[in-house]
Amino acid sequence: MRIDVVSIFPDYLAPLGLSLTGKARDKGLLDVAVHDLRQWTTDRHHTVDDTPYGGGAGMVMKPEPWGQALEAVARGATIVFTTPSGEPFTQQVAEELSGHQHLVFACGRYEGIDQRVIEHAATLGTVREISLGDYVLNGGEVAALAITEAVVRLLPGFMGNAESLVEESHADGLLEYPVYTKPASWQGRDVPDVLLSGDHRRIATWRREQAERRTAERRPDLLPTTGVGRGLDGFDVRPAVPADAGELYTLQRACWLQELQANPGVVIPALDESLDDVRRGLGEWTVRVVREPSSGRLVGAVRGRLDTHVDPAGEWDIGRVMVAPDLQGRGLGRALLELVQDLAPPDVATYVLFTGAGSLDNQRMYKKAGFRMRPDRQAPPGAVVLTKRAGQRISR
Ligand code: JD8
Repeated sequence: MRIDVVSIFPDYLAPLGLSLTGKARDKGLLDVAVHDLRQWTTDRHHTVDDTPYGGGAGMVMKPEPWGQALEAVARGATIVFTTPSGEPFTQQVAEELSGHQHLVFACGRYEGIDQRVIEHAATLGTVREISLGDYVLNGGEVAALAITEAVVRLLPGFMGNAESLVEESHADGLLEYPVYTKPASWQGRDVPDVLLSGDHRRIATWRREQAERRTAERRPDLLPTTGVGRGLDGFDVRPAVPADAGELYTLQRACWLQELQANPGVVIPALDESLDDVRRGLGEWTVRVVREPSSGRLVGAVRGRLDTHVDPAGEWDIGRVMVAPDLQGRGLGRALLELVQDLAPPDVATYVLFTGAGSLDNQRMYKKAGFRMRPDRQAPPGAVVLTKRAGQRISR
């Protein structure tokens, strides 16, 4: 790949000679040239700016030097104008640009570049106007540096182990999971046990859960919400976040009151849980919440987690299948059951759940979904256990 950068502050791009892009240049993966725009001025003051037509504060960059510069270095290239009014720069855009042979960054200053330069550039090559983010910088150089780093590290043969690119933030649309290294205990803070377990499946599940939770808390916009299909279309489905705990606690009590009525005298853990228990559960399970887009009301939830106690090969424990009483009977419970099965690690062998011995409606729904009663399995008092072999398809 070849990268040309045109700027009135070429020293600003010195970092391109360092670390990452420096290595890529040494590896012959990348050619970089930085050009001072003023070399394409014709007056002895090397003027690159003038007052804006229509008045207003600041100065605008003159078209002539830019026209000369781009004609000299950008014919046939992808010409990137970094500008606050450009398309948002994302990992997807980085992946796109990493496939181009020749990128030219036009870094503006002052109030921006005369608009006719962008139009003229489109006669020389492919023009992209890209913004680094919704904040105002004083020029386009920082954006050119950031975009170059994000693109160059994707060049085939650049990253020692391409595998690590797959794992990255945004690579799967999620934020990074928390990372740790030695010592295992620092300032009284311990590394999560699961990471010391050597059980790579539990570690993978934990990391996925952490990435989803972080994304739900910090960047819910990155999460697919609706259209998870199968009976949940039109509903907003997201990983649960601590802020959901109150509504979850309330829905749980409403739903398990019904279970108590169906199982008189049975101790129902869900009814004994406190709000803090519910909040803590969000950290220990993979939890999805369902909201009505119109009202935003939390109307359903379900959770799952990997359990290696009974079968070391791992079973996916399913629980807290909840549907607001006024919305029951519409297949939402069945859809939540399908959803939570799909959240299980791909190689898990068995799905497990339990319900009240007197909860005949639930049992019917679970059996229709392919679960089988397991009188041979240890069940909580007054409850029954049902299991289903993972990957077992069920006709609807
Ligand atoms: C190019 C001139 C400064 C911008 C008046 C401040 C990108 N994400 C981003 N924020 N800001 C820029 C950016 C700012 C630039 C130029 C990029 C050229 N300025 C101007 C308009 C308001 N001054 C950017 N990418």
